[in-house]
Amino acid sequence: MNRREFLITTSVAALAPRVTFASTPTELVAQPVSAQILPDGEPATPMLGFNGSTPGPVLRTRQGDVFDIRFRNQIDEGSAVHWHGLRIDNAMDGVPGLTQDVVKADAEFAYRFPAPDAGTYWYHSHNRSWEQVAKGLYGPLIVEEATPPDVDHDLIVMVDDWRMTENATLADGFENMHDQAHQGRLGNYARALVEPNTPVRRGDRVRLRLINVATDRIFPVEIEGIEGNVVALDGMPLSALQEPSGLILAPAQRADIIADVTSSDQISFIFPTQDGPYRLGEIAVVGENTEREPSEISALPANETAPPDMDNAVSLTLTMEGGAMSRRMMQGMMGGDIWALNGQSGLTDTPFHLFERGQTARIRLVNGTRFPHGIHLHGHHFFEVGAENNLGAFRDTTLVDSGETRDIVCVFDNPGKWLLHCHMLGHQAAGMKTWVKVT
Ligand SMILES: [Cu+2]
Repeated sequence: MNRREFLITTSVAALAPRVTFASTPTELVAQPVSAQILPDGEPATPMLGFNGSTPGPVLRTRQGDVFDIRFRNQIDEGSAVHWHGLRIDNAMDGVPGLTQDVVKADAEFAYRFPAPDAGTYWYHSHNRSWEQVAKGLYGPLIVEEATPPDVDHDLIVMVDDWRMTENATLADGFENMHDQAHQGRLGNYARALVEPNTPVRRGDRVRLRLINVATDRIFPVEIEGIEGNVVALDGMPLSALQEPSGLILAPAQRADIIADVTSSDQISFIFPTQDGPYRLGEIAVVGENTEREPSEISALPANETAPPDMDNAVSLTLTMEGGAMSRRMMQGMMGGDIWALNGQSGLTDTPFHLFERGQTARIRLVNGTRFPHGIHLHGHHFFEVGAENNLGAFRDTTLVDSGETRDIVCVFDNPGKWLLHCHMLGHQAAGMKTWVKVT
């Protein structure tokens, strides 16, 4: 990682012994903001944000409750908001050109939908997202369980990277072809943004909701100072809890961890790189919780999902093509798209597949390129098929390495037009997207 050396510190506020949440706003206003991305003492960075900040405000609701939020666009180009991972009405999905018209500068759009699944989600711009998300148009969206797990702190940890100039401005060149043909736009400065950033006590039980909000960077994350389990991926509870070590988050992926604080000093978020560990951030540990009785960490209650019908599943293949050192690169040099899915770039007139509502599909994702891709399906979650042909984690974004093939199984039970694309947003910008239709 080409990085500037910064000392990354978190500020320590007053001790907050119990979970408290700011109320969710009824309006999201996209606007230019100034953000202290670099450490205190360095200049603030001109960016885009919601309601005056990047990340935007934490949106929280209870499972089943209706989200009712007015989006007002006060940036100088069109935008729209996508509610990543939520299985909602197609008209609310926030994809200009597919599910709605772009929300022009100074215009508004009313988003209203029930939140069906408890878990950790996020919202972000879905118009020119490779630039608008890179500039900061995103925030966390939390849907609480009817009975939330017993924790002392519920903390959101967004990992991101930024490509900073020496003047603490974001480097431009958001559509740089070299970036798009390789791993996308990678930053030279990375951080874990913790919300709320309050100290915890040794012995506290914490819920950490990790969200990779970077446009293109895959973050392996090692967490020091806790002992616990991964309890959910991409919002959806795991039936078999996993060890947090070796956790890898592709862009847009999430992981919920419930753990006990074992350090008396700090919880550290580490990004292991070829050059050694890069410290993304810390949560301070102050004092000790002596009252909490030791107890097992148990699985979260499952969200309601349709069981796949494997006997009648349609089999499909989606082959990723293009990028640097591929034949398609020539097209890129001539102004065409660098990436393709099944030989097609961008949104075609006909969908990748037309599903009957409720149909189960097994889709083979074949990565014949030299780069990893994080494939995201809108409006649905899908099972990752494991090595023993078992149905694994239930996700909305799956990371497929270079040369790798991964099968996913999805019940297409949400009617509408849904985007299916690489969530390395530089790849999406250069053609790596298609869509499906469910009738
Ligand atoms: Cu990709």
